[in-house]
Formats: sequence, structure tokens, C-alpha cells
Amino acid sequence: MTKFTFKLVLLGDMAVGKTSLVLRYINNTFSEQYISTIGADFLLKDLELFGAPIRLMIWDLGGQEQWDHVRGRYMQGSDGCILVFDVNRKFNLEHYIFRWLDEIRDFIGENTPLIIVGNKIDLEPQIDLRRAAYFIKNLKYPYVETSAKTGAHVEAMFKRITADIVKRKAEFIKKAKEMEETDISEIFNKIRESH
Ligand code: G3D
Ligand code: MG
Repeated sequence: MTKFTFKLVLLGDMAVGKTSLVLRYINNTFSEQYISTIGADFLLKDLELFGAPIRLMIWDLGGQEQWDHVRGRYMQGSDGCILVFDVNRKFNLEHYIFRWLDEIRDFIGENTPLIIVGNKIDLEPQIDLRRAAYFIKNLKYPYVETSAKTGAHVEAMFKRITADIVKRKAEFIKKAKEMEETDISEIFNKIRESH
């Protein structure tokens, strides 16, 4: 059966928990040991959404996030991105988010689905989470607080961004093919039939 494949990238500074979130989602595991690299460019996850078989190619920077030229290459062609920060770190959230949004605009594009994630919610927050949620909501981005350690909200977060990617893709195809269908599963069924 044809699967609809989407590229999803994880962004954010080193050690915020990007690799841990992917491993929690894909293998349902968590390692206390520092995972500087997973040794792969991407991992695959199959799921079904709106009745359509979806394959996610989840790209993780594998400890190379400090190098600008590597980051740009990884980000290109993304259908969606997850921007992660660490709630247990003292930092300027506004500055952090604007810095990453600049980079997303340069390498991925302005209208690509994005979710902002405050990770390590199992630890004592070092920033004001109410303010963070308010700030992100004003920017009109979805915001989720997760723990890769306990697994809290990890699956829901991946589902949410995937749903946004699928909806956007359906909208795009509908326009391009001048389709009448409004239901997302019908749109994907039609495309599958025509393959
Ligand atoms: P990165 O891929 O963004 O660089 P990692 O981040 O996934 O490698 O995680 C960096 C460190 O944070 C690791 O710890 C990891 O175990 C820890 N971590 C990741 N997510 C969580 C979480 O949700 N809760 C807690 N408590 N810790 C988390 P070490 O100690 O090896 O540096
Ligand atoms: Mg990593």
C-alpha cells in the first residue's frame, strides 16, 4: 500500500532532549546516558492518521546541531518541525524562539507546520511556564510540555504535528488537483486510487 512519507525535523540547542524524544516515541525507551549521536540521519515511524497510512522520516541532528552548515542541510525539504527547549534551563525563551524561527524561515519556509515543545517537565522548571505558554500562544504556534523521561505527552505531541502536516498536505493537493472533497481521508483515498 502506498504510504505518504513526510520529513519531520527536530530542532533546538544541544541537550534539550531531541534524541530522547525521538527514542521515546519510536522505541518507548529512555536512556540516562548521554546520547550524543544516534548514528543515523533519520528514523522511520509508521502510523495511521485520517485513515491514511503515514510514514514519518524523523530527522535528528545527532549531536551536530552546533554546526550551521550541517543544520541547514538537515532542515531543507522538511514538511514539519519540532522546536524543543529545556524547561529546566535558565535562558531567554523569547530570544531562543526568535533565533530558531529565523533559521526555520531561512532553511524551511514560513508556513511549514511547527510545534514548540518544552521538554523535561518531570524536573523543576527554571523558567516561568505560564509566561512561556502565553508568549508561544501569541505567536500562534501549538505548544506542548513533554517529558522524554516519563513519556508524558510525547506521543500526543508527535501526533499533533503529524496531523498538522497531513492537513496542510491535503489542502495543498486539493487545490492543485481542483478536488471537491472536503474530508481529509477522502482526499488521501482519491490520491491512492490514482497511483
Ligand atoms: P539532544 O538530543 O537535544 O542533544 P538528549 O538531547 O536527548 O541527548 O538529552 C540530553 C540530556 O537530557 C540527557 O541527559 C538526557 O537523558 C536528558 N533528558 C532528555 N529528556 C529528558 C526529560 O524529559 N527529562 C529529564 N529529566 N532528562 C531528560 P544526560 O544526563 O546524559 O546529559
Ligand atoms: Mg541528540
